[in-house]
Amino acid sequence: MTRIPRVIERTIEGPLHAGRVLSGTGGVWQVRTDTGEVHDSSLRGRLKLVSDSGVKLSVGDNVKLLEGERGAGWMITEIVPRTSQLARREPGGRAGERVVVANLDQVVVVFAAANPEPHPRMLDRFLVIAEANSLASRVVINKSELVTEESARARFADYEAAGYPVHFTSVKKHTGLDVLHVALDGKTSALSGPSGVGKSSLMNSLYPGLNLRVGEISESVNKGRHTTVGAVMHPLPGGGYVADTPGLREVGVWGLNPVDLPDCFPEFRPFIHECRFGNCSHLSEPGCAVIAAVKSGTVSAARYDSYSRLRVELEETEKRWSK
Ligand SMILES: Nc1nc2c(ncn2[C@@H]2O[C@H](COP(=O)(O)OP(=O)(O)OP(=O)(O)O)[C@@H](O)[C@H]2O)c(=O)[nH]1
Ligand SMILES: [Mg+2]
Ligand SMILES: [Zn+2]
Repeated sequence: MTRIPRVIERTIEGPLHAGRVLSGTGGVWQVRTDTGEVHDSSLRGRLKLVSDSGVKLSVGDNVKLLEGERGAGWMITEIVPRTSQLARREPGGRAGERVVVANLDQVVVVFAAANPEPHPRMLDRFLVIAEANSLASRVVINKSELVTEESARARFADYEAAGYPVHFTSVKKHTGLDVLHVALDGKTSALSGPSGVGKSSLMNSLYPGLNLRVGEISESVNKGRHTTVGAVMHPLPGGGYVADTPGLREVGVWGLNPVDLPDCFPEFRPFIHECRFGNCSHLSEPGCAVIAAVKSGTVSAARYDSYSRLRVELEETEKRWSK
């Protein structure tokens, strides 16, 4: 007979506080209470057992916490059910998934109009990750003063056509920032995009109190005693949060199921159930409605190119995992 271990906890309880997890460093979590204070907190024993069984605390989680007695520190006693999450599958067929940020309203993908040169195929990968997590996205093209407005609009027209809001901003010329401000206020957003496109500059310009480091690789900020793992959430002065998600950059290991990929391209959706074969991969089958839409110019050939590359890549990853 196996005995279920009993968790013995003190029964004296102080008042419960509501909080949001901003970051995690080596088993210690930085939790912001609804009064705006940030406390280093640890998971209570019973929650540790829960976390062994698969439900793991993540940055962005809403929690209940308790101030321990006699300097015992703050303890997280409860994880409030999530409304959404940005998660990746664990590799190698291992059970479960890794949640990068919980309770997100949107993903904001930032690229530069130039310097560094934008790679639309990489932008597509960021958007696919958001779609795979059923999260809304918006695209920000910063450093827009470096190119003409016409060329910027033409270059990213595919994204507007696919239904994504596209913002053209310049921190240098202070343009496009007000509309972006409105889009971020009061919401929890994950900020992603390649290094050097001006993500930190944008945030500092929108929210002067944030003081994020500019012109440095953001991951190197965390060179303390512990390394911050994963995302870090920054509270916004007018309500809402922006999460910096370094992990979003390594798109290849995200672990999407290849059959779910067509649905991650919103402009494919009217066509994916019109193909001759129900299990059409939209790569080379006869009677494929997606390929027909690309040939007629209804669907962007460049976006389709991203799809086919990603599909082949994901099929190969899947084969490796199943070995
Ligand atoms: N020309 C121009 N340069 C900008 C603009 N916004 C930011 N920069 C510059 O771009 C460089 C990189 O900016 P960061 O804000 O550090 O970029 P980041 O995206 O946060 O980079 P990581 O933290 O490494 O991911 C800095 O030298 C900024 O001054 C802009 O609108 N126009
Ligand atoms: Mg940065
Ligand atoms: Zn098809």
